[in-house]
Amino acid sequence: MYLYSLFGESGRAYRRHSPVMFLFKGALKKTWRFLTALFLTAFYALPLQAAMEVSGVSVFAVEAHQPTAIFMRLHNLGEEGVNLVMAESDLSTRLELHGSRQGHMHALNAIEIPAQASVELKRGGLHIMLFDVEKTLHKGESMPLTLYFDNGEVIKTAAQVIGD
Ligand SMILES: [Cu+2]
Repeated sequence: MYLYSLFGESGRAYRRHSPVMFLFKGALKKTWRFLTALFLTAFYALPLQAAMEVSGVSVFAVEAHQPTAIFMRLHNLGEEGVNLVMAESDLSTRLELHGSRQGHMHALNAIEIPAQASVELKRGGLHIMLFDVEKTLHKGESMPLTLYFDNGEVIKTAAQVIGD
């Protein structure tokens, strides 16, 4: 359709019979593929609009293989709500997002941070539960922690080990 408008009626005949035109079409196809690849690469390489700020990341000191809890403040600078969906640490294979209700903890699929608001993960409230930590965490040490958000943001941080 595009070629018709470009070359008119003579273009049509040309396209049917000419090996030159055949090559040209091949080149067009290649160029199109190249542009598509370029566009996709640029799209994925674009720095993500960072919305999340994390501060005051701390974890209670704990003996190896005992559970403990991680706390922090999450601030969403963005125009849309963002969910914390997962946490990972090299020191534990099992981390869970937890809420607390009337002194009882329960697992959550996500912790929502509304647009332009802060959410506090704190003792007796929301927290990240860390099970079966592979080595004793002493006060003053730090523990690597990676946070995953549903807007695609991944934040690598470190939790400061605090005493009870
Ligand atoms: Cu818990």
